Amino acid sequence: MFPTATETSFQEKVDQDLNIEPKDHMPENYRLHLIRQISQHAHSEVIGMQPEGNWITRAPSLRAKQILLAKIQDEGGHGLYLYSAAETLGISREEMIEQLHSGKAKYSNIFNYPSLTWADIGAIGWLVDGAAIVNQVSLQRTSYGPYARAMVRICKEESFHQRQGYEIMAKMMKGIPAQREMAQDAMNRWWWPALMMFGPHDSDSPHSGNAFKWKIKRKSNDELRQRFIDKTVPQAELIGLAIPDKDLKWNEAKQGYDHGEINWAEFKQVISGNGPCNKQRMAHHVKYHEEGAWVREAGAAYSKQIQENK
Ligand code: FAQ
Repeated sequence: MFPTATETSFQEKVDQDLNIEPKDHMPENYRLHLIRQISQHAHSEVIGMQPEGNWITRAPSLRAKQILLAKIQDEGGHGLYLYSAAETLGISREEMIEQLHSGKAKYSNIFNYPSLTWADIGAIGWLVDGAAIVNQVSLQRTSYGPYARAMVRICKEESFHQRQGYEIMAKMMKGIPAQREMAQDAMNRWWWPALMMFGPHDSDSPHSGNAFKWKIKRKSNDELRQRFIDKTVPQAELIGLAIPDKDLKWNEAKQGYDHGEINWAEFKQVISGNGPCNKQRMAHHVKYHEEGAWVREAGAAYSKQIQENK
């Protein structure tokens, strides 16, 4: 089959680095690909509020509590921009939430691990937001306009999140031995899941082919993972944290670090619903979604009344 004129003009726009906007023609598979990725990204932001929310009432100072509250609120906001961006592709918020609850839509592996100590809040900000930024900076140039624009704002906020996490880790590393141990323990538990956030190796990434053709992805899973490692290792060394990877070493020829193999069996378990906290995360989301039904109903009734009185 030869491509139609509209398909050709779509690909030409992509090739010329022009954004695709909601009313432009787009192939059906491009639309579905974006709905999958953007909605999963949105779900990740919202489910990602849970591990940190666990520590709001136990933050060690009022300052730390205020910062954590603001950060978690930002993550909720990111979810909202992203749900809105996905809605421009013709899917409703209700459908997306239904796909999350039924397990059809994934969310990031990382949020299925427990946050056991205050150092985990440092590790989440530093490593998880740090990994998210590396991925999202490249998505600022993704081909779909609403997604690219959402990323610009999100990246600004994530960089503040990354710094607050690093500050917590740096402070703990200057503390008593028990605090340093706590920080190292958090590092040991979050490092590998953070590397998994970038997705499978390029050779095992089924969506990458179309994602590159359509410039949804600008950098590959492995390229971004490498960038994150190269950026983070010196930060860890600076504050005295060890990277829990015996195979990690500087490779002069590639001007980057070589690293040990990721446990892909664990990754597969976690993203198929069998991680340490998957069931808890989903039960929490379902419970509060149901309890919040009256707010959505009141909002809908109010907006109907406004429309009728116009
Ligand atoms: N977790 O073919 P690929 C954040 C799935 S935001 C779970 O390589 P693709 C902020 C993938 O969906 C973090 N599943 O897929 C924050 C696919 O399954 P499917 C979220 C994963 O899309 C901080 C299958 O594996 N960021 O943290 C993961 O080309 C702190 C095959 O994979 C984004 O979502 C994973 N890590 O590349 C919030 C960024 N990786 O859909 C609160 C946008 C892969 O066929 C607190 N997304 N899978 O069932 C992306 O850039 C891409 O979607 C990738 C995956 C790179 C994640």
